[in-house]
Order: sequence, then C-alpha cells, then structure tokens
Amino acid sequence: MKRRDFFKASAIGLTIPSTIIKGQKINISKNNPVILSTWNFGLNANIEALKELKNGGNAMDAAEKGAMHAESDVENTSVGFGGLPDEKGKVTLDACVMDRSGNAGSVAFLQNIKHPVSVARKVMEETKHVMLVGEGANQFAIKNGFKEKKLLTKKSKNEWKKWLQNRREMTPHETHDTLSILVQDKKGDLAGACTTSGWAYKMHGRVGDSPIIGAGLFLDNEVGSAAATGLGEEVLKTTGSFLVVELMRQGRSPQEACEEALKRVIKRHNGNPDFQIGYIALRKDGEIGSACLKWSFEYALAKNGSNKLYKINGLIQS
Ligand code: SD4
Repeated sequence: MKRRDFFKASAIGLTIPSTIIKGQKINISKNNPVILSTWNFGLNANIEALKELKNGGNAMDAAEKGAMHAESDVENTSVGFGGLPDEKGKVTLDACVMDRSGNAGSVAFLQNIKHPVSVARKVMEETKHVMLVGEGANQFAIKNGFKEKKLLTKKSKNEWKKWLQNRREMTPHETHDTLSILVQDKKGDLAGACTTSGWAYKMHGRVGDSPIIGAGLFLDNEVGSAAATGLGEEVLKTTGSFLVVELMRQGRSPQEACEEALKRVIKRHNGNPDFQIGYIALRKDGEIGSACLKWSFEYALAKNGSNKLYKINGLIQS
C-alpha cells in the first residue's frame, strides 16, 4: 500500500493501529476508553473521569478529574480532605501525574491544599521540574490560584486524638487507601494520577511511593501504565510501577507483570510479607491486570459501557 493510501485507509478505519511489544503485535485500543482505579472509591472516580472524556477531555484531564473526586470525598480517610493526619496532627499530601508524552509532575508533603493532583499537574505543565515538596509546593500552589483550606476535619482530628492516647503504630493496610487511576482515552493515549494522604499517623515528614514517578505511578504510551497502592516503602524499594510497565514491555501480560512485581517483594520478605501492596496495570490494547500481596484488594474498571468493582485475593493466603 502506498503511504498516501495507508493514511486514507486509516482515516476511514480500515487499518487497526498497532504497536510491537517484544516482537508481539498488540492492537491499540481506540474509541473504547478504559479507566482503571484502586479501591471502591475508584468507582466514583471512574464516573468523574468518564464524564470528562465524554465532554471531550483527554486521558490526562480524565485522570485528574477522577483523582480530584477522591480528594474531595470526606469519607475517604486516606486521600485529600478528611485524610488522617501524621503523628503531629498535620494532613500531608502526596500526588503525581503522568501524561502520554511521558511528562510528569508531582508534589509531596503538601499541606492545606485540597487538590494536590491539580498542583502536580501544574508542576508538570508550568515548570521545568517534576517535583515540588513542602513549603515550596505550597507557595507554588498559592501563586497558581489554589486556595488554602484546613484539611483536618473534626472527625479526623478526633481519631488522631484517640490515637495519641497510646500511639499504636497502625499497620498500613488498616488505614491505607490511595487513589491511583489509569486512563486510556478514545485516541488510545494513556495518562495516570495517584493521590494520597499516606500512612495514617506517619512520622512527620514521611513521604511514600505515591508522588514518586516509577514507584506509585508510571506509564509509557507505547506500552502501558501501572500504579500502586499499599505500603509505599516497599513499592519504593522495588520501583514497583516502573517494573510492571517494563515487564509488560518485555512481553508479560498486565496480569503477569503485576504478579511478577509482587513476587519479587515476597522473595525479599522470605515468602511472608506482613503488609499489603496492590498493583493495577493497563496495556495499550486495553487489557488490564491487577494483583495484591495479601488479604484482598478491590479495583474499579470502567470499560465497554460498564463500571464495576472487582475483588481479588492476595497471592499469599495467610
Ligand atoms: C503510601 N502508598 O503513602 C501510599 C498509601 C497507600 O493504600 O497506597 N494506601 O505509602
């Protein structure tokens, strides 16, 4: 076929765009958006993301809108407004975004700003940098029109005060519920976001995996995307999301890639980790995968006109 004919054929939909992953031809999913996000509040995040896609937004717009929903949700005590504070009673937020061009933005240890995901996007779009933290991130947010807001609610303050009485270290899976969201839009492009208030009653200054590109979130628009939830320290030590995407690049399915990344963690912990990690992965052809270490994990998948919650069991049964 001549080059001109090829483009004509593409325009009328005769050719299916594809990408080669490890010698394997993968058809790129187009005109059929996929949204994959963590935990049960992912369902509402997916709805917001879908609305954004329907209104003409791209994958990045949709991922941001989905994450913003979780950040506003006061019932969600692990993300944004209403998130449980650190040991000093401060709500400190971590978030990051990545777009189809491999651009990335991130904020960590951000306080008093309701939508860290949007600040992360601004860092990506308005600065030469990838990551801003703490006071500097806060000043940047205010300069860019974000309003300061007290994020500690009456309820979360009371919970913290109760915790102060014995300062029992929370096991991360008791309070962790980060929102990670992966979107593929109708053009087939990928974007993702990750947002959290982190480990409840954490050490003041602690930052987890969620704002770290390659740990909490990673994508390569030619291959796929991945994101994490769970004990950030262990995701960081294995560069979890990057690993999942690289495994897909090497020909593993999204499911196999999530499982293999977790198997490395299991090995590091002599077969019996006592914490949780969950991964979600979305390949360029719209196929998804998800796995968790222990207990169970839920992800929300919006695809082919439905938006459903799926519960999976851990690779290790204890
Ligand atoms: C963190 N990974 O701060 C986050 C928390 C989380 O489900 O994912 N909770 O370590």
